[in-house]
Amino acid sequence: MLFKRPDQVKKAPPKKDVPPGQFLTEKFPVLTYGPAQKIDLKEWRLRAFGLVDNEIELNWEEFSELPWSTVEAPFHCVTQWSKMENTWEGLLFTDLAAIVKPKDEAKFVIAHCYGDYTTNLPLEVLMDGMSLLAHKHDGEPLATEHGGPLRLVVPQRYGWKSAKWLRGIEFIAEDRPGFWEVRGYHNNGDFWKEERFWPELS
Ligand SMILES: Nc1nc2c(c(=O)[nH]1)N[C@H]1C(S)=C(S)[C@@H](COP(=O)(O)O)O[C@H]1N2
Ligand SMILES: [Mo]
Repeated sequence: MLFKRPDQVKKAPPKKDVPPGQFLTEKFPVLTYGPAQKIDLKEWRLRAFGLVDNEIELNWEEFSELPWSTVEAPFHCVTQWSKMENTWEGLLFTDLAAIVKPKDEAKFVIAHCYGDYTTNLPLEVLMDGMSLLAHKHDGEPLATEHGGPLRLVVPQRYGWKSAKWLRGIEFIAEDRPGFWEVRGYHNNGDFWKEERFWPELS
């Protein structure tokens, strides 16, 4: 049985406020650098590797057997649109960590995507209980242009950290900037602090 019923619903902290410099949209704009990635579910694999006790590589059926949670959270793009209501469903990062068991030295994570996009995050942020590997948005399987079949969703950071077409999660000791983080976007990307671009560019 693929994708059993959700186990739990998590809500982002009830901060109704819109972060500084953001404008509301009801739509869900698509923001991708380069082409969207179409991945055949039969070919799809997800690897979790690096500084973990238990490296894994899952096919879609195996991924579908993992516990499934629901997270409600706003989404904020650095280009200034915010979509306040989103329901995401998928595997909580904390549930992935329980399987792979990051080593003590693992402090950062690189999300690797089909199409070679990457982004970096502190492990601590991904362990916030809201970050997840999402396969559904607002009750529907994630559309290809929004990162389907599987994307990362990190509710506490600007949207570029929510990597679409996820194919790998790498656990590392030293931080390593990702695709946008080497091209002028802030390394941390906290929208409450308006961490949009490199400090020297702001
Ligand atoms: N693989 C990949 N993931 C990506 C991007 C991208 O270009 N490639 N763009 C990022 C940016 S800048 C944002 S704002 C969100 C947008 O997600 P959406 O297109 O579903 O709205 O995806 C992020 N994840
Ligand atoms: Mo973005």
